[in-house]
Amino acid sequence: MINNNEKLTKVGINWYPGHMVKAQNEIKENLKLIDIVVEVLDARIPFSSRNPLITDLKKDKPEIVVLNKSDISDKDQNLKWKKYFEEQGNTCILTCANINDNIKKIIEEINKKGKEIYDKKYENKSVNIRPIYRVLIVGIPNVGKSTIINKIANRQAANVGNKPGVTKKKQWIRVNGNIDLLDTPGLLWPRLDDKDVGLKLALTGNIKQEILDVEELAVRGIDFLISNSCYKEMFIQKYKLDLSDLDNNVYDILEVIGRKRGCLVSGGKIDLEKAANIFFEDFKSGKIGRITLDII
Ligand SMILES: Nc1nc2c(ncn2[C@@H]2O[C@H](COP(=O)(O)OP(=O)(O)OP(=O)(O)O)[C@@H](O)[C@H]2O)c(=O)[nH]1
Ligand SMILES: [Mg+2]
Repeated sequence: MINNNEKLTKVGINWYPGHMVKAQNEIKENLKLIDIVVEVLDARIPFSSRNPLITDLKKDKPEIVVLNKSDISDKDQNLKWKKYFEEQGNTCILTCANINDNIKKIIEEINKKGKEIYDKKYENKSVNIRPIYRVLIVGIPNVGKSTIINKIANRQAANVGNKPGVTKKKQWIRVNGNIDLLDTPGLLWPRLDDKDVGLKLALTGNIKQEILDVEELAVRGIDFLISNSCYKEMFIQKYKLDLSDLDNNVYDILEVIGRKRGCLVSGGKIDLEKAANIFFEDFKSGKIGRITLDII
């Protein structure tokens, strides 16, 4: 069994103080411009995808926590995480942006929070201005920020793509005449206290694929699944494995998957890299099943 706290090699991310200062300054600049923060988290990794800087820097600006991709995360865990954020005093909404699920709820919350801000700002003043609520959409790369914006705007206002780093620079998008959304490039935050985080960000597809060692990633993903009683069964069924296959070490299990999927090279050997890519694609797209990596 692999110890997930072992130092990750290629999956690990190198962070330099310069990165953090730059990220911090960017967040501060963006926060100056807005009334409400919508932090989009990946419902499969609500802890690992959260940026503690946002919470610290936003001060008393209202925040909406959105748990997106809730269609491919564990149903029970979704409810537990929602409850957790609500107990922390946050508004929390579970969404599945690519099928427009619960996006209306985000719009309602923006309008509700925006109205409270404007009512407070202009109380006792007889001004007749049309309010515009300015909303910052933040989150790690590939979490679905631009998809959410397009659904709120009801048009193709922002570029979307199935890889991290699609949005390159910030962009304002006007919605329904009274909401301005600020789309931002994904920002990764190093949780240096937890070495598992790099692995989880990688397995959910939030780190650029070029920097990953896909075999290492796959065996760690397999290790996670077979160590969890709920997900073990899903994994066995997906790859039509025998229970006894799991007695092998994780590389051998990957080899079994490779054999079953026809990843052969000359001499009957298994192309482990190909097998690993198949597993990784299945995992990150939710094809193995609904899996949450940050278990609460
Ligand atoms: N399964 C699932 N996929 C989603 C959901 N929302 C978005 N996606 C997909 O996730 C991928 C990334 O979406 P984007 O909206 O480009 O993500 P982003 O956060 O703007 O990414 P960057 O601009 O790279 O920071 C796309 O392939 C979307 O179709 C969802 O709720 N469920
Ligand atoms: Mg984007």
